[in-house]
Amino acid sequence: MRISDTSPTTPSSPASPRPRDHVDVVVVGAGIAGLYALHRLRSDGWSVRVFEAGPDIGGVWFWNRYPGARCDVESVDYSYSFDTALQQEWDWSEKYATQPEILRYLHHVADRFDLRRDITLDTRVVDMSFDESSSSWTVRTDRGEEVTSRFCVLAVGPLSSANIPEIPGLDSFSGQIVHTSSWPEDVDLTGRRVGVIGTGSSGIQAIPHIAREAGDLYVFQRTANFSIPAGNRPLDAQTRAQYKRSYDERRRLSMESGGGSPHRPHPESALAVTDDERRIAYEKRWQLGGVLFSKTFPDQLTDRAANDTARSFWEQKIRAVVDDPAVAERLIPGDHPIGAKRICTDDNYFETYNRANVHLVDVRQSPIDCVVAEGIRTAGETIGLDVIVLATGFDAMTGSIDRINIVGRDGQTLKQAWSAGPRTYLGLGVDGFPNLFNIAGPGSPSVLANMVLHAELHVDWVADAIGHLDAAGRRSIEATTEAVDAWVADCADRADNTLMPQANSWYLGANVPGRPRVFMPFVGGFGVYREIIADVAADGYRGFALMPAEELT
Ligand code: NA7
Repeated sequence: MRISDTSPTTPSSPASPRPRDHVDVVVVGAGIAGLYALHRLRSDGWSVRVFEAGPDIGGVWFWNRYPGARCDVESVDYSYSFDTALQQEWDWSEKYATQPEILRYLHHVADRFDLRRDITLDTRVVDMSFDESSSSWTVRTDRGEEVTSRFCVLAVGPLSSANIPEIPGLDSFSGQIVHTSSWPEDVDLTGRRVGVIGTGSSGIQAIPHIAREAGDLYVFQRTANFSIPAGNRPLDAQTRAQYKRSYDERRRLSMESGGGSPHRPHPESALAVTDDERRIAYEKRWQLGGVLFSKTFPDQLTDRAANDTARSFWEQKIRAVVDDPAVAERLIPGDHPIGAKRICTDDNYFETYNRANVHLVDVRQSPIDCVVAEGIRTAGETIGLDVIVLATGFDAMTGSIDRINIVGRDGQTLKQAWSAGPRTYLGLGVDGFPNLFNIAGPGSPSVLANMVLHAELHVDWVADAIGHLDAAGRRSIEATTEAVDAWVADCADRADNTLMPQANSWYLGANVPGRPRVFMPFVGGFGVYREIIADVAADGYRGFALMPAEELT
């Protein structure tokens, strides 16, 4: 039975100003996925409470305010598809939206669908435990609140727990230290000596902006990275109208695609076409801009020789724009195939190294020894700094889940269950943890797909599953151990058949000391994954045990 049936008032109703302490569903996180989960589940008639650790909604798009922060997926695609009117009324101003514009959009969505009344801000969920006798979760927050619910949805984001590097002496720095994912409002870089550690997507987006403001900028690069110019541009009224007219087709293509984008790769192998055809195809993708360069040809991420054709095209482009050939060499990755780490999307990143105030420090040649009060000490020298920017990324995919003490059946914690690496069925369920759903976590395409469409796909699947349980008189749903084992093995096989595990990436947890090395996302493609989970649902939730209500005490 729905809790909303027995307890009809909402937290914002004048008769009951106190938030409920018993709901059908608790959602953790009010980012893109959490907001849609609230909307969909509430529309289905369930009572829902959302807890958000931040002071406002938006998730990563609330926190990642570093200079130059943008999405690397085109704005028209990186937007909700669930409501046609919303899609038609919202105008994106640029091809790639900035962080402030995406946050404005999410505020618009929250207001339009009246979401805020069920969201509790500034409140971190710290503990969740499952009670078998009542088949419900007890959720505790850092503010001492305790809420019970039949279902829990983790919408905590795969890239939301900052990776702070263990560099000796970090605390002794006398200047300011900031992490890109929690950029404070009061950072003034004008004319100052700035050190940026990290050259992933965040560093590569921020560096050109910081270089324009700073006196001197020192970039501490551990691993050179592949990046493609965004080719960003304002969207005029005509282009926006054309996008809006084509939304149905755009969404259809995206849902069927490998990565949740409407752009299709070349139909043939990179090795089957002539040199000219290959060059034209790469040039077209280069002009399209950004991360989709890794999907120019279908075998680019499975065949090393095919991958090398992309790499050599890319290298020529970079050598052509970096003035100093020695600097260019250091900026060209030599240790991993192109696309095995997420390709970055930049705006004049490589050209920035032509500026006199920008200095590249290769920390493989001159390792960072420690941070001292006046700056960063490398093997060769002490570099004096006023500000250190940590663009060091995230404890990806499992970091934010790990922060919550999740206790399932028989007192088992999720941390114990995942001690050798995350284990899920379809990314959505874990054996031993009934009625707990994970959005865009390990075992799903997650970060390899368009995260907005991915959130909608997962939330819709979860909402349908909850509706199915209710209609079928079942109280709980739990992935079986056999299904989890088979899915983990399938995900590993699929990853091993690609070049992806050849890079020390955060996909593998390789960026965080002590993390088990397991390739976490499902690499089989967004469209394929969508068919698999739809088929599982159509087959009576194959691989899940659905517990009849009467078996509960
Ligand atoms: P990333 O892609 O994980 O990049 C982090 C960068 O920080 C990367 O260059 C790391 O080098 C570097 N790093 C991390 N720790 C250290 C230490 N201890 N010393 C030196 N350098 C270090 O995070 P981003 O925030 O840029 O992007 C994450 C995703 O967000 C991105 O893919 C988009 O999907 C959005 P490494 O490569 O590990 O040698």
